[in-house]
Amino acid sequence: MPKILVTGCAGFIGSWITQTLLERGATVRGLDNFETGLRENLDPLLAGPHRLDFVECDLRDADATARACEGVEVIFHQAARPSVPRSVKDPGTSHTANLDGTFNLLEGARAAGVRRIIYAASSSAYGNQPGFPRRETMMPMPIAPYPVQKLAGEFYMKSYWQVYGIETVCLRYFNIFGPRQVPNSPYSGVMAKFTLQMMRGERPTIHGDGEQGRDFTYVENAVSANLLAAEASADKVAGRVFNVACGDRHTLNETFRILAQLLDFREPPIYGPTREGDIQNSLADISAAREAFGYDPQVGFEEGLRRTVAWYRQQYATAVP
Ligand code: UD2
Repeated sequence: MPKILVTGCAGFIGSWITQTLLERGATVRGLDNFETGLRENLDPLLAGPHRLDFVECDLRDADATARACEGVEVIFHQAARPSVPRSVKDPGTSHTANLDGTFNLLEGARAAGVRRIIYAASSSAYGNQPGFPRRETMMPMPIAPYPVQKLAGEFYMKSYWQVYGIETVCLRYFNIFGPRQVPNSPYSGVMAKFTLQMMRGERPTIHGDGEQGRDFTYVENAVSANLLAAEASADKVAGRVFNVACGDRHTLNETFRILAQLLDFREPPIYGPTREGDIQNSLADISAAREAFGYDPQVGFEEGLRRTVAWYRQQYATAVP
């Protein structure tokens, strides 16, 4: 197997990709700056027979990033400062982390002769335009700074394929959830946040009427998409963008109900104002990824929720009163 670099290896999705690669016997280097990643996610990756070659590095440091790319053939670029509302509050920090970081990585990859980069793009690129399900051929209409940064990263990826021949592949993630998603930040993804709040007996707040929908996607499906996209032949994937989702839409009210049932939480939610920069609905057509590299999500919404709740219960058992 080629030498692989995972950026954001201590983060939610990056740590799962890294772990899966190591379990398959790959030689993996990982980098993280711990701004949103967690050291506890690294511990299992540094133990065991196939140990991660870990580099503490911030992608805003171009020289360190270039060094981390040396000798690497394939990169999974997961490092980012996620969250739409965080980017609305502080667009500058998001911009440098997401866009300058991605540019530095591309430059490092170019200098090192990296063959392929799989890039974590975002479904938020579609914005609020009409037309469902979302297809990759639709015109992007990002609203908040975060989707603009992620989309600009996609264009950079495409450029580096067309101009420099690096086989870049953009995977537009649709609301990935599951174990290891940080639950206790104001900017946490809704699933993790609601789970911990209910476990603590706190009433979650739904922004808006709760009828907004998301194509919530369990993390294992996203990991499989990454590995398949890395292995696919270049003529099928290079320079292209793919939705990574389940192809199902679930509202927040429905999500709240199922989580409440799983956690035996009996209070109603609090309804608050709509979040700035929020998207009303999100639903993907996943046929392009299916056709190009055989993507086939195996874990559905409810099974994903069950696994997620079981994990948080175990992980946070001592932290919950
Ligand atoms: C966007 C992207 C997603 C990913 C993510 C990274 C879309 C459709 N999705 O996720 O693919 O890139 O950004 O951060 O753009 N909410 C509440 N109460 C809370 C927290 C959230 O009601 O306490 C609502 C929120 O207003 C939104 C929904 O839950 O309508 C999902 O919010 P989120 O922050 O989990 O993810 P989202 O959709 O911004």
